[in-house]
Amino acid sequence: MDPGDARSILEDERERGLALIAAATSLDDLERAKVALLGRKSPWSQVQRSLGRLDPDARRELGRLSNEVKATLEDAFDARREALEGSSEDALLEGDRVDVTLPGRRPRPGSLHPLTIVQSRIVDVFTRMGYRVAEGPEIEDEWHNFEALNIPPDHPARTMKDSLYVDVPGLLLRTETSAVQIRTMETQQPPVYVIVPGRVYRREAVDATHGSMFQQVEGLAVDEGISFADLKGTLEAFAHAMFGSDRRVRLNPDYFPFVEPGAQLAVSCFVCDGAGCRVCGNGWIELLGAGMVHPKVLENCGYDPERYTGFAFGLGIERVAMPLYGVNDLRLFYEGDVRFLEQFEGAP
Ligand code: FA5
Repeated sequence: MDPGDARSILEDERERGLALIAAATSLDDLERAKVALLGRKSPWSQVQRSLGRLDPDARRELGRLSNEVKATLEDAFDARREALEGSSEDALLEGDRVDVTLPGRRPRPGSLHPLTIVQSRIVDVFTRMGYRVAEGPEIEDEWHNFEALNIPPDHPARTMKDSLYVDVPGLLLRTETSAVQIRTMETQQPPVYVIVPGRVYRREAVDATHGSMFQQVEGLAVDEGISFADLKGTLEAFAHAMFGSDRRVRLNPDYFPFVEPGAQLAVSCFVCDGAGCRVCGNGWIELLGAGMVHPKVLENCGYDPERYTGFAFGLGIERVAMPLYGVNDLRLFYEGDVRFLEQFEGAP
């Protein structure tokens, strides 16, 4: 290489290099500039490699110039790297800055399902009267669900049309929480005071007031000297605790194979107060079935019906929740629509 050419390459490179370094806006840019300026394939390296072939004077002079250019560029690199490192740290800090004066983001709380709220209110009323909570299986055998409850094999409730059987012979999805009356009496001696919340299943045509799965609360009290007056007083106290003391309650005769006599409890309508309207029809809303435990049922569980008497009742939680919250279709409880469910946040 001609010494004149080498000199001008080195001077050009110094100028080009300083401009490149100054223009680098990131540490990556800067690294690329360094390779282009001082890397193995750079013009500066080519000059460097050609020095050995020059005569000693030219070699000395160009060698000095080449070192000067390298030192200048390296100083510029170092200065630029420091500047870039500082500013990327600043950018990082800026990005992570927390404005402690901003209002916080409120997490959206879940709330209890309306049927859970009603169930625990019902259970509370009875546990305050001294009842204990009992539970039983949802897949039940025919003895507990039917026979022991005085529902013989030829009873219409036992046909495949009304009950949901499972693949194992003799087992079905329980049709009423009354099955737990039997399980309780089989394992415990009187006095018995239990309240039994749980799901039940029936082969029903589903509509605004009927589900094929719904929830009941069963109550059972067996002791010496229990009378129908105790049943009436207990149910009245319950209705007033749930719906307020203005509601009137009424018992009508009804039939259930496992009670004698049997009754049905209705409360005066929330909308028309007993006058009769579109919601209730005749002024009364039917809430539950009840009655005095049939002596045969007591016997089936090994209790002496001469010594002990008792009452039982069973209500539908959906049917209690509907008038309480003004819900006109029971299916809304099971659709899981947040717009429906969020209305019960903080509900009593
Ligand atoms: C019974 O289930 C009896 N075991 C109640 C009972 C217990 C009587 C103890 C005597 C002694 P019934 O089938 O009427 O009875 O149902 C009781 C309550 O469950 C009804 O009053 C109603 O509130 C509710 N209910 C009944 N069928 C449905 C249904 N398909 N969907 C929603 N709720 C229902």
